[in-house]
Amino acid sequence: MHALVRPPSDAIARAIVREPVRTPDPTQARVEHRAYTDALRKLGVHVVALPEAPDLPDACFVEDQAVVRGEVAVIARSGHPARRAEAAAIADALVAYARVVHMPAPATLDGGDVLVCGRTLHVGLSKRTNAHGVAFLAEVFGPLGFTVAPIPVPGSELHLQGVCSALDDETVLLAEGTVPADRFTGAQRVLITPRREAYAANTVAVGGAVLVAEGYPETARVLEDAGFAVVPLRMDALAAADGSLTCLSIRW
Ligand code: CIR
Repeated sequence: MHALVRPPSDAIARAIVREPVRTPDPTQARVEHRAYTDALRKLGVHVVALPEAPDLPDACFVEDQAVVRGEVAVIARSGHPARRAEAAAIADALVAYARVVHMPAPATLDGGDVLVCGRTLHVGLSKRTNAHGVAFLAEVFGPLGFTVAPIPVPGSELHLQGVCSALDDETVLLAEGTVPADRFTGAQRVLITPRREAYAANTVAVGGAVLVAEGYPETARVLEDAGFAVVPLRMDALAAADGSLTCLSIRW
């Protein structure tokens, strides 16, 4: 597995947030990001790291900028106009690994809305991702053998993967009472974690190991009971910037 990452800069203190509760601390954000990339490397992932982007507050949340599957990289047209400047460096990095295709207006999409489970791309229709964005993914990835399944995202959530993530090619982890489990048509099974631990439903799985936000014991138990090895990671400053684990990398 490859993972493209971009460490946070001091600018993360000015990240876009839904409800400003506390200012994301750049020093702590760097510590958390380093632990994340260390964990990926330890699991055998080939990590490709871009330099910090000191003028782009949300640049470490690279997942939103591209969807990579089957030798093709779709560069997203970010659902938040202030984030569109992040895409150029991502496209430049991905040309070494994939055929790069740019999503045209009026489509918008954030990669955080794309949950890949096997050959199915479950794509959230959200404040950031519109129907044109979903249609563009279907146009590009359909001929490559992928199915695109749109899923409405609850208004309270930024992205689909704010409440769920893929654990392997057939399993999804989902926070109860958010998205109906039967919307995950590409999954054979859906593991449920309690709503109060919804933040921890966003995980990054590598083989049988799963990176999970630290401090969510019921989610850890659900994963362990299903046979996964839990790797807890502190998400404090990055969470204050509305970030979660999947959004810190583009994986393929
Ligand atoms: C934003 O609002 O766009 C960023 N502050 C957070 C993006 C998080 N992305 C993700 O979960 N995929």
